[in-house]
Amino acid sequence: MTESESESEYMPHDYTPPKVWTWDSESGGKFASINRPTAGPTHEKKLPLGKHPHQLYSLATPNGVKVTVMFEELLARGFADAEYDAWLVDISEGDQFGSGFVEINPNSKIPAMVDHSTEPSTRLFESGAILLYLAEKFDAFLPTDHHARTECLNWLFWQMGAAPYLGGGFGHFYAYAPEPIKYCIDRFTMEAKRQLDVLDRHLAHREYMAGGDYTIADMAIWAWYGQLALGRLYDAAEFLQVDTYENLQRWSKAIDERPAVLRGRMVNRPFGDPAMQLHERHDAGDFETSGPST
Ligand SMILES: N[C@@H](CCC(=O)N[C@@H](CS)C(=O)NCC(=O)O)C(=O)O
Repeated sequence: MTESESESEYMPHDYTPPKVWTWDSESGGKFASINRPTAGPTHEKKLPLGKHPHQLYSLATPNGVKVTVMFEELLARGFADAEYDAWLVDISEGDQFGSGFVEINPNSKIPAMVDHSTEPSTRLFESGAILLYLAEKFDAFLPTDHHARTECLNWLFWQMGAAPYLGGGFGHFYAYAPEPIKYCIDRFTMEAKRQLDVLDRHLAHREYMAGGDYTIADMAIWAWYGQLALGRLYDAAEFLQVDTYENLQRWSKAIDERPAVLRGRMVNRPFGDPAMQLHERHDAGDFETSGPST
C-alpha cells in the first residue's frame, strides 16, 4: 500500500484548517444543534423548586444515572434525609443554557443540584463531586479505612477522566457522527477496549472496585462501563465484544440486580422503554405509577 492510499483510507481530504477557526455552520451529528463555542445562558429561565432539601436537575444519561442511583441507594439504606426532587433537564432542547441552570452549573451540563439543607444553600455540579459530597454528608458508600477509601477515590477519579474517551470519543464517532471516519473510530475503539480490559483485570481479584464493599466508585463506573458491558450504550456490544470481559460481566450484572439501581435508572428518563420512564421524581411513591412489568 502506498502512503497516499493508506492516508486516504483514514482521512477525508477536503478540509484544510484556516488560520483562525470561525463558527460558520453546525458541525453535523446527533447533538450538533446544542453545540456552540461560547458559555453562559442563552435565555432567562428559573429552575423549579420542590419540597425536599436536595433539588436535582438532570437527565438519565450515564452521568445523570450515577447521582440518581446514589440517592436511591441512600434511601434504601434508610437515610430518610436523602429525599430529593429530580427535575428533568432536556439537553436536546437547550434547557442546560437557561439562566437558572447556568447559575448552579456554569459549565451547562447535567447533572447539577442544590442542597438547601445548608445555610446558605450549596450548589453542586460534576457527577463525581456530587457523589463524593453525598457520600461524605451521609457517611455512606465511601470506605473509612485509609487504603480502601483511597482506592475508592482513585477509581472515582479514573472514571471521571476516562469516560470522555468512551462517550465523547468512541460513542461520538461510532454512533453519533454524521459519517463513519475510520481513523477516529479506530483511535477511540482502541482506547475503549483498553479501558474495558483495565476494569476486567482489576475485577478478576475483587468483588467491587475498591475491594469487598460497594462504593461510589462502583456507581460511577457502572453507569458507563457496566451499562456498556450490558449492551445498553451505543449499540456497540458486538463491535466491542463486551461478552469477552468475564469479570466485568459478573460485576455489571451483580450491580444491575440492585433494586436501587433499577430505580435510579428510571429517574429523569424521557426515552426508551415507556415502562422504564419516570420523567420527574418527587416521592418514593412515584415509582408505583411507573416501572418495568416483571
Ligand atoms: N464531567 C461532567 C460531564 C457531564 C456531561 O457531559 N453531561 C452531558 C450529558 S451526559 C450534558 O449535559 N451535555 C449537554 C451539553 O453538552 O450541552 C459530569 O460528570 O458531570
